[in-house]
Amino acid sequence: MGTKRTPIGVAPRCLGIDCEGSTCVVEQAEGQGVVTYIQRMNRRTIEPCLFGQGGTCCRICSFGPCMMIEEIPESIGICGATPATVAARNFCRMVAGGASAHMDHGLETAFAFLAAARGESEYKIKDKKKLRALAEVFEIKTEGRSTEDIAIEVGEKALAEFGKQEGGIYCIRRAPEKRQELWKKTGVLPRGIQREVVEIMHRTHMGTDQDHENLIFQATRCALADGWGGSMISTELQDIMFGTPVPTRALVNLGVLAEDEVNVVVHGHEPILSEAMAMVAQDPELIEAAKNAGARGINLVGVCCTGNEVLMRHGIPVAGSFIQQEVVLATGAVEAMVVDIQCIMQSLPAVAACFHTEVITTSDRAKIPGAKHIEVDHHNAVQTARQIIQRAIDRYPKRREINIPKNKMDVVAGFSHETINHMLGGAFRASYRPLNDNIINGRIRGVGAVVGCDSTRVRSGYVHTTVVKELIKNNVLVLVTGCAATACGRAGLLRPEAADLAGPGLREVCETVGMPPVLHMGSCVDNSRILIAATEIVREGGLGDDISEVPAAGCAPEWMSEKAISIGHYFVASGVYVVFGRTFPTTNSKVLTDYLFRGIAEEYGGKWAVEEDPVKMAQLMIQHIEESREALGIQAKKERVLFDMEMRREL
Ligand code: MSK
Repeated sequence: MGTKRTPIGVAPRCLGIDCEGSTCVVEQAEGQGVVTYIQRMNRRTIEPCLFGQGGTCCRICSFGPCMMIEEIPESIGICGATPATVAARNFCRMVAGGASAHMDHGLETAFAFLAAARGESEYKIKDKKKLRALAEVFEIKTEGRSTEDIAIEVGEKALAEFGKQEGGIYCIRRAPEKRQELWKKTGVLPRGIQREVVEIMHRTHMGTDQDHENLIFQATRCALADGWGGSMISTELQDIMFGTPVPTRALVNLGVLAEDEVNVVVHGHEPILSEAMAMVAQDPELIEAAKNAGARGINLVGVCCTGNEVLMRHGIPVAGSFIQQEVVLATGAVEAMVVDIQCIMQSLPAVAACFHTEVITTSDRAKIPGAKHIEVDHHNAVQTARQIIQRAIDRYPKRREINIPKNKMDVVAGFSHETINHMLGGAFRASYRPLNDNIINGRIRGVGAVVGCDSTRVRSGYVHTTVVKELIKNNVLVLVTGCAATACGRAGLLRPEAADLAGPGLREVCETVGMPPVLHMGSCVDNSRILIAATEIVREGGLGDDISEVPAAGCAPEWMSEKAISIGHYFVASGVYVVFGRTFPTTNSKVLTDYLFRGIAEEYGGKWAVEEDPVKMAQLMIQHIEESREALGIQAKKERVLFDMEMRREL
């Protein structure tokens, strides 16, 4: 201690904002004393622990921490735990952490939904059709009943899913039948949503489950309870309450901050307060108050996945992704950043303190020292939103020098799985048939999901966009969510014009329908939409009887959070090939990694892989897609045909 160490590693300085034509916001902020993750990374003097990074550091009892090297036989824990057991326990706990985040989000949404259904809040049931569809999943009778009546029962049943101890969860029945049979046979059908997390924490306690495959079995059950349970309930109830997204034009990147308006940023994941903020930001009384404070109006923008939620439903612009949250404040142009849960950096109040900005926490589950706490509850969201916007207005006259980069990019967002139905099938022939037909005839080779966080270790968004460009160039239709979607938005890949970068088959389909080759499906909790889209493809027919047979693959090129591990694992358990970028948390145990990268495919059809190079990552996905086509017998290349009007209409 006390010895001066040399800093290690250098963080990429560019955050993908493309400040061209403006002063670099990172450099200017540095001059103002702002410390962002870039400086923190560059000042870090201790190497990241390689044992921890590869999964073989055990700190679940006081004998250790025990750090192990699998190649050395005597390198095991004091209790005798092997590197494979320790890595499996750590992996399980990451799944439990990530799944809990989505489950708690879903639980909170269910409470808010029930309050809306009972008429106890300002929110109403917006999507009645979707309400009835979900009621059917929950085996609730709808005939002759009022919307409110059905909604109350849906809310109660959704809530009960979380505490259930046996009997299974309803939404899992939405999966293809063959998949459900397989889960039944392997015993991984979740019994309730939260029970599976408790069991992981017990099994990974010192001296309990010592078999790495048996531990992964429980991780699988827990991850399924996330994807087909907690996450799916969040998405479905939010859609019913706030509206199911439809394609919407909007803008993305720091340039969406306004020079002469009160800028209010919503950041986090739960749209319960941000929905109210979207309503209130248009209130004439508040706009008048903003004008009296010297501003032209109120500019509501988003960051991270709360940003994606309001973008998908209202076309509200997104200022930045996870990695850009500090830089959004460093523009000096934000009056209030309102945060809820997940992916919120603790450094925000310190950055805000360099300016006139106030950081406001709103969830009792996520407070930050130095931030103002104004709690939102399901019954008072509008009132709280009003109070917060008024505080932001009061701060506007204190604004000093600002530096907003000019860049902003057009995007089309709002592709729910229902929208894909209509987009390709038209209003009268809504179905996945045209998509399936285009995959079968080879114009579209398959579907690639590019999801997840952005990373401090690469030029922000570079890896995402490189993977995506390689996929569309090879005629793979891409679905994006979370911060990957924001990165694609900044790079112009969410516009119909991006079809110019696609291969001829995909370009033809996109140009005919007028859609982008990269479809923004929402926040990270909305990866459940991709599960349903995959199920719809199976149900439509011609591409196998199970998700594992569909020519599709997924990746999280810049992943960082435990949620990404849970999401990746529920896709693997649902039969999908999933590639993660740069690092994987079990690589110090070859035994466990071999099982996750190969052995597990024999049970579920899906498996994990890791690849740092974005082009190679895309090629791995394309190779898997081509192998799936081969297995389906649809590999034969079709002759290129010139389309007449009749054929275009049919397409
Ligand atoms: S916000 S979990 S950094 S996607 Fe959903 Fe982005 Fe990853 Fe957070």
